[in-house]
Amino acid sequence: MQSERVTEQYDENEIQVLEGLEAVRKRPGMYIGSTSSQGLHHLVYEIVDNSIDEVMAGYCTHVEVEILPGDIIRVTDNGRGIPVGIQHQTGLPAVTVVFTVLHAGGKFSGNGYKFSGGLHGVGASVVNALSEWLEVEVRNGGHLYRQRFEKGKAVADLERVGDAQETGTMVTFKPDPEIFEELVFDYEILHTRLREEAFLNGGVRITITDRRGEEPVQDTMCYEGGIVSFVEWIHTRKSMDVIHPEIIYISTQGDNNVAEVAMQYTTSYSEMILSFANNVHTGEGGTHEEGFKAALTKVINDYGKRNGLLKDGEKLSGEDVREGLTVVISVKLTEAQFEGQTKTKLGNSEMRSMVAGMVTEKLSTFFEENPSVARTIIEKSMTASRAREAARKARELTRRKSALETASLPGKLADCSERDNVRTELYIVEGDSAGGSAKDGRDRRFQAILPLWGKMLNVEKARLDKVYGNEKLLPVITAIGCGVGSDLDPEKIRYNKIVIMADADVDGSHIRTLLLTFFFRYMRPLIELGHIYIAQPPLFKLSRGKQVRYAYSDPERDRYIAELNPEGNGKVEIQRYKGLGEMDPHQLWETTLDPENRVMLQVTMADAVKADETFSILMGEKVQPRKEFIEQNAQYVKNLDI
Ligand code: TTJ
Repeated sequence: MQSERVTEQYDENEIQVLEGLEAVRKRPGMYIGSTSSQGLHHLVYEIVDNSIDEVMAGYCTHVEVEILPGDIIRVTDNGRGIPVGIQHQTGLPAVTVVFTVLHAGGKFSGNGYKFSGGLHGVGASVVNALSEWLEVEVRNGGHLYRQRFEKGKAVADLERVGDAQETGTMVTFKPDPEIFEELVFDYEILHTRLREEAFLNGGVRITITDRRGEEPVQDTMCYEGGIVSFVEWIHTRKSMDVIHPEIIYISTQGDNNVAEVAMQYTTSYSEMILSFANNVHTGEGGTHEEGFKAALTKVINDYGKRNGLLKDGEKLSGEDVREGLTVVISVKLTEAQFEGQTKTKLGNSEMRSMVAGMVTEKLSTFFEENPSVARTIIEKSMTASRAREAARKARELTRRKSALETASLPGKLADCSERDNVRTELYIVEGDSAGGSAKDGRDRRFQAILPLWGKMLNVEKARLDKVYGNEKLLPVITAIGCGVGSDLDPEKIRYNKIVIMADADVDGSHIRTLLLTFFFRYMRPLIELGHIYIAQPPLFKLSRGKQVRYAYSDPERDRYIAELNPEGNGKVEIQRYKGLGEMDPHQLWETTLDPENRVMLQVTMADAVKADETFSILMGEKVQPRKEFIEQNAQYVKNLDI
């Protein structure tokens, strides 16, 4: 194969160049952050970023990253290939300059790329300087070229070594053990970052192959949907439930920048914002994130007001409108300014207005065109808002309370004797008479009883939405003993099980709804940790002679009647319990308190969400949903109880 000498001699420029790369080897941390494992992986990103630039410019569709035996990295793309022509300032081939002149690539010189990435923007020359050796192969113009470097220095000139049909660039390098403390590449770290690149550059095919083991480990990532696929992937991977079927996608393009947003709400209570500028993850946020947040809050509030979902003076906060939101924000711009502690905060102020303007205009349009999605989102935000407000009030209330009397246990509490909360149980019992039976029937070693209040009056129900300012729930908070709202510390819980015990009628259902709503809004972790239960008192007592059965439903009653009376002649006595108060202490123990026999439901978050919705309907302003609820109430009681 014929070889061709491309340059004649090293000149003065090149001497400067070598001094420049010497500086990189002296203080590598300044250029790649550190020489730890993180710095090591950074080398790969620096090289891959060059191929991604070519992807963004529209000339490259495939990038391949290989980890070869000996932890050598190879990056191959099918772009145009780094130019090999002589650059007039240096007298060197452009490809040689790329690898030997500090800041030759990326955003520092006009390299023809609009949106150049790179966290530090230091480019290929730094990788070269920190590699024991590096080889580059370029295919273009029908030829194959190759050059080798050692510790940043060209050991030979660029040579034409063969012919090539396709175009592209291949770089192979071995990080220098004199520089790096850690030399072993982590497949998963590279995999994760490359997947991110694949999402951010929709349609590009990125392959990662680990060839260090006996069998290669490989993954190919290609997402036609771009950042929409990113959001979808997050939700699938974390098995999060979404509250509207489609991911909302909006984008805009300026002369020198582009912005896009993909978002979807889930049933989760936290927000997840992933923002990027020129494919760099901006973990500290910045102007693009600020613009998005401000506009989202405004768009949702405006829509809510325009459509009568929000009352005058009612306002959703930024936190409210972001509860359960997953959003990927990606902007690309010519001269990205990275600020902040870790240089991962976007500083360009024009991106604030660009993203805010886009969200204001296009998300509003989306809401107008998709009113049911808009409604779902606003309702979720309103629930978040209520929960936050309720938690605030509850906090104030307990603070006020503890200032008055130092967290003494409520007077009505019949506590258990065991102090260790491993098997203790607190029964919150509706009504004084049932409370009395429960006190006498319980096992006082580990069962505590807190009678809540007598039968509620109708007038009181109307005021239950103010129950969080209602002294009646204070005994519940103090008995449980682990605080409330953002002061909640589940470790301090005084009982392992907290059991709501109310009648199986509409009033009982009302109290259950209220208490569940209370736990959901103020003490949510207790539900999540599985501490909340609902007692299931039986509806019937069936006896024949000395045989007794308790039935929890009509079909069960009929089954027991048949069982107790197989011949059909003797008489089975049927007692229907209208309320807990009708049971004597022994019966209550046998049917509802005795761990060996009782039936108890553990409350799940789904139950609590349902209760919260029910509560909102009951206490809301709207008459129609309340009417519907009351009509369906019998069925609701069944749903909750069975
Ligand atoms: C520059 O503008 C003219 C056409 O080629 C452009 C270019 O440099 N393309 C390019 C560079 N594609 N791929 C690279 C590249 C790939 C790797 C793996 C490493 C480096 C330093 C550059």
